[in-house]
Amino acid sequence: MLETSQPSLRQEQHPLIHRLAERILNYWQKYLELSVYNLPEGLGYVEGKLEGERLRIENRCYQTPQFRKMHLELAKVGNNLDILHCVMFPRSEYPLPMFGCDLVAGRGGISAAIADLSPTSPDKTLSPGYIKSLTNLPPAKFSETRELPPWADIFSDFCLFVRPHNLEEEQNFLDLAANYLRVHCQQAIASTPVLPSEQKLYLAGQRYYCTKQQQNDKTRRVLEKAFGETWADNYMTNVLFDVPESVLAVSNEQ
Ligand code: BLA
Repeated sequence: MLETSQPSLRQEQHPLIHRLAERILNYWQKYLELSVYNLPEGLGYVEGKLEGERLRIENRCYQTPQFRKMHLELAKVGNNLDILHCVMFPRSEYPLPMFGCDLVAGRGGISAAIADLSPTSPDKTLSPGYIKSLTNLPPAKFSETRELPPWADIFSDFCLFVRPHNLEEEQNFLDLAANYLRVHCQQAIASTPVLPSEQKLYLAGQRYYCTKQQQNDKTRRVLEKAFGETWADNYMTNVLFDVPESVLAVSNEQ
């Protein structure tokens, strides 16, 4: 039995972050066959303080037959900023998009809530199965949708990027993000492997996704302030957005 319910940082975080983290772990356990994924030494739980406030990071990582790495990260900067970050990296055998989610809560509430299933295929589109399931989800209303920054050409037409203004909008985001995750798990377990020649193309799609995410200066600045430039760069390239170099180097043995 995998331990997914131990007490953690999420109990100290913004309620929406806490609830979404619980939902993600719950769906992972419900739909997928989880086993542990070993993060680089010393990076499961990290604390930093350079200038300004204490940053605490707690990582959960799993793998499954379809996913090389499923990463849920919770972070807390002093008492001001709570962050949930989640990415699911498919194994290159499976022609699957990337599930990505980021929730950022400051003193004034949630400032950024983003969830997407981002294509990794050469033509950068989602498969008909995904499009059908996502189109059929109940629509949700948000009073403020946010504009994506220039690096963010990796996201799909279904990308949700909002600032929720009340509990109802927070609930709508939670429901929609959870539905994206449910659709993804269901599609993933029904998917079949592609040939090695095609795997290379999907891996290139993942690499492109990661190079773009690494350009998010807002994430980088938070990490740099607490841990310094070198640590932040290593963390962004090797923990948050790492990609195996080749189709062969994709297993994470214990
Ligand atoms: C925005 N990400 C942000 C912001 C902060 C972080 C502080 C600004 C919030 C705002 O504009 O209101 C910080 N996010 C972090 C940190 C971590 C993190 C420190 O994950 C990790 C330790 N980011 C992701 C993923 C997605 C993502 C998986 O990690 C999307 C699937 C998106 N975050 C994302 C986007 C923005 C953002 C698009 C807005 C960037 C902008 O407006 O320039």
